[in-house]
Amino acid sequence: MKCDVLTLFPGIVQAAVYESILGRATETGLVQVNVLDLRDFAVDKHNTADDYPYGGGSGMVMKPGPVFDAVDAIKSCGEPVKVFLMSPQGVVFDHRKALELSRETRRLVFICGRYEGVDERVREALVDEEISIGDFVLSGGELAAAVIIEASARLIPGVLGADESAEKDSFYDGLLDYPHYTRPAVYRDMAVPDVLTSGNHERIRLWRRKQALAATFRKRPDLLNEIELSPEDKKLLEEVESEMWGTS
Ligand code: 9D3
Repeated sequence: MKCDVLTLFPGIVQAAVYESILGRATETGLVQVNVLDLRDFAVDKHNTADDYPYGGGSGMVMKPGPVFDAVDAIKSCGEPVKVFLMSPQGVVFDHRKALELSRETRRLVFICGRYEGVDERVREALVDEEISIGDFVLSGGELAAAVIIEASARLIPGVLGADESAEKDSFYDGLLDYPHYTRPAVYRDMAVPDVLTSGNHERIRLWRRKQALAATFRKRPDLLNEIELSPEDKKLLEEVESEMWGTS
């Protein structure tokens, strides 16, 4: 996965990307993240990248020039590119999108806005897709771009270590996780469920699956509509539902 991040705050993206799991993946070359400072594409002596809004009003707008020039510079390499605008008005990012980006062969260009946003002509002429990471307000697109790059990169085979990736395969089946325990077996009078110390791997597997289904049913029932349940899952979920009557 090869990406370019265009930003007025390169330090934020660099810190978030290189200090994460992607540190190793960027060394092996499986993930390449190129952070470009939009100020370097400004043309005046003060390296101005933002300006007052036409029509008045508060706040500043990012000038089109530096963004167009930065994207042109990237495109001049001749590789196919896909251009994303990080924006609260975008389609909300999810696991499905992460998987799509992890399989993308084009160079991924992420434009990060600051202030009130970017000049509309950037959106019209340059942007293929607008992405948000959720319905809350950030100060800019930098952390959102880092979130998207990390979530997508970790789905590329070989990016995670063998230990982590075994989990990764089974992890995203669309259910919430089952509970985890470690030593001691009893802590402040709270015991680890017997099944986990039984050594019976089939019982453990069923218990974990049932716990995952139960957590999803209680906390995120909407997720259950998105997935295909096996006959075993349906049976476990029926147990969960019948056992729920009378409990909190
Ligand atoms: C307070 C200003 N808002 C007026 C309605 C508009 C606004 C402009 C710019 C709100 C946020 C931002 C900066 N945010 C992003 O660039 C951003 C973002 C976000 O805020 N939330 C979730 N995903 C993203 S991706 C980029």
